[in-house]
Amino acid sequence: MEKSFFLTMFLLTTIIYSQNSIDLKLWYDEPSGETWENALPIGNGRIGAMVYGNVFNEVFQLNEHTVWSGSPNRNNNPNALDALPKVRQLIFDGEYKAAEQLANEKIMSKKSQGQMFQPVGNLELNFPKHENFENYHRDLDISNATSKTSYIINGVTYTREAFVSLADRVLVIKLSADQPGKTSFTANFTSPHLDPKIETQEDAQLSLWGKTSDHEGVEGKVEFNALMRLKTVKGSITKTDSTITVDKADSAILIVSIATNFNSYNDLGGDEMQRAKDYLDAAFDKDYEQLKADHIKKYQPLFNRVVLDFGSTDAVKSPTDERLANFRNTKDPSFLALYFQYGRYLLISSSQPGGQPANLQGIWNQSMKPAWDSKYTININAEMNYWPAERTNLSELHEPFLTMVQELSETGKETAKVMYGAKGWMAHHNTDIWRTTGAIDGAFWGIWNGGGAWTSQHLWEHYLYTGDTSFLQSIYPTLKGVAEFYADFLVQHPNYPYLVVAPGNSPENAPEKHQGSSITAGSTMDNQLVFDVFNTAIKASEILGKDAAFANSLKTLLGKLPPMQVGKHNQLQEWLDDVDSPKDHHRHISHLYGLFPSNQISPYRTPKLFAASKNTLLQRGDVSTGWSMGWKVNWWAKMQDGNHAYKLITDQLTPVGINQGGGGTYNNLFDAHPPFQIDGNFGCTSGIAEMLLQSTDGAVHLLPAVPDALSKGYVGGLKARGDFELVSMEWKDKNLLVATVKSNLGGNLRLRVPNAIELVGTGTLKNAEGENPNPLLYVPETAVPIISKEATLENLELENTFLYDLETEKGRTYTFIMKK
Ligand code: FUC
Repeated sequence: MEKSFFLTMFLLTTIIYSQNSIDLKLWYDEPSGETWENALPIGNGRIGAMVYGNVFNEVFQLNEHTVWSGSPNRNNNPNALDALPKVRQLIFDGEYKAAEQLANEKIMSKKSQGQMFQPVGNLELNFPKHENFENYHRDLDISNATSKTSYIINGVTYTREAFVSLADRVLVIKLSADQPGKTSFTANFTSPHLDPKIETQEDAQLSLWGKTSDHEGVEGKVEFNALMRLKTVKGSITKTDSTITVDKADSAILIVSIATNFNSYNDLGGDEMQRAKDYLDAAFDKDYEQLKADHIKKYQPLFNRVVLDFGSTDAVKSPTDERLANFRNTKDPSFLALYFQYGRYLLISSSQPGGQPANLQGIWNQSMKPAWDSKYTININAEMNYWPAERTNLSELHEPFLTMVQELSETGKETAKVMYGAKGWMAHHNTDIWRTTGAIDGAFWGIWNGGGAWTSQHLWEHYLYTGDTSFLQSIYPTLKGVAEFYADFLVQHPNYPYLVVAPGNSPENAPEKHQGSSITAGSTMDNQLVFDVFNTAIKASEILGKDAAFANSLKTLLGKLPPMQVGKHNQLQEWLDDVDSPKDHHRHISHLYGLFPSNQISPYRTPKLFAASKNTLLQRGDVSTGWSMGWKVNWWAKMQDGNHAYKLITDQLTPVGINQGGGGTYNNLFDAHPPFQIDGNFGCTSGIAEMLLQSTDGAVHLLPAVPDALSKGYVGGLKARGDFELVSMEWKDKNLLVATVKSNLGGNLRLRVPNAIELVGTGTLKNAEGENPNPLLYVPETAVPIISKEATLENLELENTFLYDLETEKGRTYTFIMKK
């Protein structure tokens, strides 16, 4: 009786929560003006547009996912192979500066240092006599991925709507007024490219054609074509060579398509003009309401999978820029839910199956020479973009990244062979649309060779979340290939009983005691990466029942990797020798890769390493670049310290320029390195999910890191490894009130929760015992750590948890309630 009452109450609150979706808008009472970071991003993974919402001089800044400088090229340095033994010897002799110098001469690429993601241009709309307006409003509604601008002039309300259709591959703009004959404007294209061809064509059509830049000796060969065709209700249309003017129409619809000649990283044989025309023709005959309905029909099934409600306050009545300015001093929990959902919106809008992965700026860039070329830095940034994909129930949007990994395994094969004489494949710390895998940017940064190791683990993660064995089968050669590389590349350290990665580094950081050089042997992160690479290849071979001999050889190698170590400052050691400085505030804390996103450090299995990781986090400090703070939110969630995670979120959700030490957020809620990098948005979205649900350590851990500020709330739709879906969960005073979990694959569901619970309905919920038999929720073994004699680790105080097992049936849903 009591249980069914509880359940009814729960279902009622669920309905209220899921209808409480009003706060899914970014809105402003001022136009963007000249500031790109005020404009609002829309996109469909192929076309990106920044909508300025300027009244008399509207701008849609346009991008297309394959518009990159250069053309197919490779940047391997074949001199590396001869120099390798000498570079290694110098490192082993402690001659780090000399090793770095030799690596600069012989290993680093003398060719392209990676190509640039470039803009297409702008669509500009000029509205005569629209200077004096009132009641201005613009917004981005992330519940339907549509932007809107409205204002009043002389009693006439003007409205603009825009979206980049997920269904039709075009940007759609509607201009209207609430009185007939009031829609008048002139449209034109501009482009920052060299010699763009801009012209009006038959019908009411504008065309912009261009070719991307030559860069670092690689000829720019991506040809792109943007077409804009419009139709009106009433009014007149006139043209010049390069402009189209609409006069006194009731309304106008503008359709923009953009295409390039890009087929794949090694083929530019497409016909951009035919493609642009085909996409445009297909969309043009549909009426506006149909286009919009089709777009929303594709968008909402993705977006609506997750509902998050932390409750709301009056702060929601303020424009988004004011909420951002006030967030760290006000109670505005729904702003955080909005920010979380915005991360999911950005992933849906910048990463679609068949397209390019979200780059350093997603798909939004106005600069011909963007910071870091807006390319893929794979020593953290590009991976971080995809942390929300599985856990926030957007698994299929992982595909562009996973495909990139497959492509890197093709191009990186040559790099492994030519540069290191090794089997398999590898990548250094950066890549681009041409999937280059050479070492770039100087040895200090670019000597790192873990790009293949890290990116390949996303393939394995996708498998753990979906249990899809045919996928595992298809990517097994890639997992095997990266393991083969390290099996060949590892070398005996002369002073330690270990096999090590050499040369390598702990990304972009250097201990003072190594002459300021980053180049090293056996950095902790490199060891952790190789550990994951070998372990996942072994597990995959066991699941697929193949390659037993190879797997056995990897097992032998695993035993020879350096274990993690705790150093004299009670820190997790970053390098093989204990040379960390507790005053080091470097943004990269790469050795905590083992804590997150990997799963090698745990409070339950390796408490000393866990305690050391906490000290490392404390020593490194909080405020840093945007992505670094995004990573820290995830780490503090793993520390089960919700308040510290929340503190990092408030540092991140601070307007740019206020934090001492970097980071912050722009008015359009883009994350700031600064400048804008989208990784911080995605990192923080992932971190918020990790505060509510984690699925490492062999269990689905609910509410692992709830901060005081979010002590009650509701979430539905997060995913756990093992393909368990948290259909809904409600908590109060940080305790679990009720949770419903769907088991998509069946198997043992091990639950870790903050309070005692009971199962509603049939099934037997038992106290957990022994190893979790569910292979997708496995616990990796970690070598016994070495603890420095000088370390004095405090015991960790963690909240008590309850651990249960439930044998689930495939497809069934289970509800748990707080035990009375
Ligand atoms: C790495 C970071 C920088 C920046 C760049 C794109 O090099 O160290 O902070 O995020 O990537």
